[in-house]
Amino acid sequence: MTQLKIPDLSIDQYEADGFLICQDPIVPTEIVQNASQGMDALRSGQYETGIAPEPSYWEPGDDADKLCKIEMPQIANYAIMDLITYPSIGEAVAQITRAEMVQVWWVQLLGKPPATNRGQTNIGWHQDQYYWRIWEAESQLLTVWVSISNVTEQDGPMRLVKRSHRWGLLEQNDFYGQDHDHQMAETKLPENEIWEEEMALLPAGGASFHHCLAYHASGPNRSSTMRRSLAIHVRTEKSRPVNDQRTGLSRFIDNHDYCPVIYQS
Ligand SMILES: O=C(O)CCC(=O)C(=O)O
Repeated sequence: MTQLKIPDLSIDQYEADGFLICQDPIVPTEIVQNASQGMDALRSGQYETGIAPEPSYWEPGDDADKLCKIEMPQIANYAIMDLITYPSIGEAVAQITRAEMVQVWWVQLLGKPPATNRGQTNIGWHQDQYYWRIWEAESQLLTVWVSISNVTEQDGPMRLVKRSHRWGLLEQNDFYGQDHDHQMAETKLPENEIWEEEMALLPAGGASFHHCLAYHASGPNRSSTMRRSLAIHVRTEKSRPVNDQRTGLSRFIDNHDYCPVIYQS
C-alpha cells in the first residue's frame, strides 16, 4: 500500500485557532474500512487480540440509540491499531507542533447513532484539559479526530471555537451535557473575545487536530447512519504527568504496545 502524502498543514493556523481541519484524507480508504469493520467487531463484543477494551460508557448489548464510546479500542482490535499508527498521523502532529516525539496515550472510539427521541447523543461543550488533570498544565497534548465515515453537517459534526485555547479553563465543561444553548449562555468569554465556530466536516479518512484547551461540542446526528470516528489523544516530548505518576488515563503510557510512539525525529 502506498503511503498517503500528508497535505501541508499550517502551524500558524493551528497556533492561532487552536485547531486545524484537514479535509484531504490522511489515512487510506482500505485502513479506514478495516477500522470501521473493527468497530463493528467491538460493538458485537469480539476482541480479536484476546484483550477487551478498557471499561467504557458503552458496552456490547447497550441500546442502539446510545452514544457509543469505547475506551482504548486499539488494544482489542488490530485494524484499529493499524489506523492509529498510520505514519501520516504522527507526521502531521509533528508538523503542527514541531515535536520530536509523538505518542498516543489514550484513544476513544466514538459512534454517534442517528438521533431519536430517546437517545442522548449530543456531546456537550468542553475542553479536554478539564478532564486531564493528570498532566502538568503546560503539557503539549492534542487530539487527532479521524473520521471513519463521511461527516457532513447532517451527521452532527464536531464544532470548535476559534482561539478558545487561549481562554484558560472555562467554567462550563460537560462532555455529556445535552443542552448546548444553556451551556453557551453560561459560558463567560474573556473581554474582547468573540464566539466564532467552525464545523469539522470531513471525508472518511480526514482528520481534525485540536489543542487540549480548544472548546468543542457536537450536536445530533440527523442522518440515517452512525457517525464513526476515533479520537486519538496524543502527547509530545513537551508533556509530563503530574508528579511523574501513572494514574487514571496516563496509566498505560509506559506500555508502548498499548500507547505507541507514532513519530520520532
Ligand atoms: O466526537 C465528538 O463530537 C467530540 C469528540 C471530543 O470531544 C474529542 O475528541 O475530544
